[in-house]
Amino acid sequence: MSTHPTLAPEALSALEKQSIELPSWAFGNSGTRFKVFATPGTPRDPFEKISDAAQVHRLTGLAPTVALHIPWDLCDFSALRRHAEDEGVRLGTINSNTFQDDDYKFGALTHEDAAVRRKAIDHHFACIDVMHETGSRDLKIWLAEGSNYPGQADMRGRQDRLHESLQEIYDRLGDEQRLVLEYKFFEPAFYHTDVPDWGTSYTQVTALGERAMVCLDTGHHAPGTNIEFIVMQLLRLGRLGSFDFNSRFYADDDLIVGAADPFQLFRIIFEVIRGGGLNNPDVAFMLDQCHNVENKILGQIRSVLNVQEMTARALLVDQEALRAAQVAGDPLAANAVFMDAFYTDVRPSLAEWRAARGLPADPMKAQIESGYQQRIENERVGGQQAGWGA
Ligand SMILES: [Mn+2]
Repeated sequence: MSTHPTLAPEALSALEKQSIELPSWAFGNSGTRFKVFATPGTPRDPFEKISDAAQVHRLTGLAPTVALHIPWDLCDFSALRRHAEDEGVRLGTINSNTFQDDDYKFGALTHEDAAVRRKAIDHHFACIDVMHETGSRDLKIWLAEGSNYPGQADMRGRQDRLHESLQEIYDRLGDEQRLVLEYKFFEPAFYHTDVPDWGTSYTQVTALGERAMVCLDTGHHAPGTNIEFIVMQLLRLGRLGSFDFNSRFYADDDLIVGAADPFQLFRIIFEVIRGGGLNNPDVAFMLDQCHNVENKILGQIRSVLNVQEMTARALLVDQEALRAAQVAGDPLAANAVFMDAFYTDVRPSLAEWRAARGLPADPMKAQIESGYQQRIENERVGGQQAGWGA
């Protein structure tokens, strides 16, 4: 008899359906504004990034899709799509980039100059063309726009221009495609940001149409923010389009999801379950992370396992007992039900369950023993390693 906590059949069925999209940029070199470290075996092109992402999926069964970033992943997209299918994964969300051109110093979609706005809108049109080739559903927009000094910018005028620009982009989408607008409270602008919070993103997307949604990046909030409240509210409003999972200690650290605060990840996923967002195709689970000092493939495996483990724990919450304690006005009993689930170690149960499905019980160990890393380090010599802006 197993002494491990029992995951109910419904919980196992939910876990089996779970999918988490990997970001192509997690496999390329990245760093801070101080230094980008090169590492052996790093992909030299989008094809090698897809191969590494497929390795994560083979070992975990959790990551069947890969998000791309334009222009970092520019290539022959029909060939890339075939390569992904050959490797057993699919191409996912397309991320636009309006933060690396000199023209965008004072904004892109919000810029005072109509010619700069035109350039930024046309870039999104090009991203939509890519989506038709890759079969992607979601266009994800994160804007680096804002100002550094009080008085520098007409904040209200920028909101109006943002709406006009987004409407043009939205109107260009195919019937099955969505626009997902990400918010971030600061950085690279330090005084004001044009899409700083979920409320602004919600206001902008609801003005566009039904296929415009909010993206919640877990690293894009001020310290102490109750992120699970935002999750609850966006699900309640039917506008939570996707998560960018990662974790933060200080700013937008892009560290491994669940690393800084596993309890926060548990609380977020509890609200996802409560709000009907788990395994709901309308709510995409994605990672937005960079692995600057750790092995990138292992970093991605650890990340999807962290999400799976906290999902399993959140599925263990005794919802009836919790509801009874809430109705009875018993805070300590309600909190105890919640904490019992959080403190349950599901790792042995998940390992057994993985093995029963033909997956490695320990995907981290399986990757280390697979020889995959040695192979790519031997094969990927010459050429330019992929990284930010490459
Ligand atoms: Mn993000």
